[in-house]
Amino acid sequence: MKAVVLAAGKGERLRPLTDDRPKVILKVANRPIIEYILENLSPFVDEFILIVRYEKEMLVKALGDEFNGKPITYVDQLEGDGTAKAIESAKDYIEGEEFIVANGDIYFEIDGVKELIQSFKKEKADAAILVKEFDDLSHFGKIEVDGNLVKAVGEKPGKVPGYANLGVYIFKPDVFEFIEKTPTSERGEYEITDTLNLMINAGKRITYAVYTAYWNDVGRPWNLLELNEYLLKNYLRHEIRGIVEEGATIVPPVEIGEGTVVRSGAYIIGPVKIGKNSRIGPNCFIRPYTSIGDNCHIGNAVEVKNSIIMDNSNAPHLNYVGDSIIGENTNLGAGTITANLRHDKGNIKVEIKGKLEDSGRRKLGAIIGHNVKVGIHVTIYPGREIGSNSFIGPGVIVDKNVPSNSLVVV
Ligand code: TTP
Repeated sequence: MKAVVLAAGKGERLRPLTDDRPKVILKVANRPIIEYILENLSPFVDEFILIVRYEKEMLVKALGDEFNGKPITYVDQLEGDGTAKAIESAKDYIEGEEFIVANGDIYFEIDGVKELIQSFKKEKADAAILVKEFDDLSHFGKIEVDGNLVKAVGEKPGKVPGYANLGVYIFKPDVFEFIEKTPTSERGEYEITDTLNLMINAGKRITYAVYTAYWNDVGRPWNLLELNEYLLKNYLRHEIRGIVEEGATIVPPVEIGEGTVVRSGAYIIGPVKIGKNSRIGPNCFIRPYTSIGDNCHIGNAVEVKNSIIMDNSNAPHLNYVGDSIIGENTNLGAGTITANLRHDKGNIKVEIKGKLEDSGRRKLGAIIGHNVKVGIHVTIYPGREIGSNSFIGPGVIVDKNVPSNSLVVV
């Protein structure tokens, strides 16, 4: 069986982290998100077909031409937007058998794939959808069922309980006939949910599997922090491959990559994951649920907690980085502080595509893109974003989002 993984989206809700790259290669727990999906699909498939478009060269470079010994074929998305258009792009690569489809930006455990395949086979269905029960479907399309079959694939119904569509499917090649007949939706996209309704109306048997384990739809910046926490809490193994100087304290589980040096006075409380060739300390405090990439520098008198710091980035002197995401090749000046809590203890709101959204989190720090230079003594308000390739001068107070390629001075 082949797996078609949809990875052509622009990931606009994840700006500035997706300013220059597809979201599926953003690293969480130091690994591109898409690799977790490929890992969990790989026991069941013999080939991956990745549908690509936005900044596709970076994806090809990050993954190469195979994963776990299974070949990866990159296929350009056909003209037009939407998940149905993305799936249609795989048409010439599917030969007469069922295939799995997964959004490239979600996290699910291997059980989800097993359960979906079992339901599809048991029901001798024409297609299958993975669903999960939630109390609040405000962010999800609702799947309405009747016995073992799906009755309708609905819109987001608001704050009501029900089965959510998780973005993992099994189809047979006849889905392509229905995709051809799928009209564009109100937002101008060809949506696979509309295709599924056409199939149901034509009498096709669509079944479903109810998934109960952890799932994350990595659409917004704080989802990266949630997933990072989950992965470190559940999968991190204590393993020190670098050098830890005498006088450093490591509370397991902590993973430290080859070539990384942890200097005296560093105090690291796991779960924490640190990549290769990074410099940690002396005298810093790294608290749980932090991932630090390769070639990073966390220096003297720096505290980091519950954060993602991507490759080649530095918090070198007197910094506090809390509940934050820092992209690649970014440098914080001495004394730069991220604020991660409002005085009124209210949820932190983040501007996503021009609209303020409630992150649901009481603690959320900065979201900083790639190739950013932050000067000394900069204060960054909770939930603020700094776009990639920006320069923030000394002493600036970042109380609103900074677009990419900006120069901000006092
Ligand atoms: P979305 O998360 O709906 O879209 P997106 O990735 O572009 O993100 P944003 O809304 O923040 O801009 O997409 C769901 C999945 O489908 C995701 O894995 C990307 C993929 N996709 C495509 O492959 N092609 C497309 O044209 C679209 C819209 C999505």
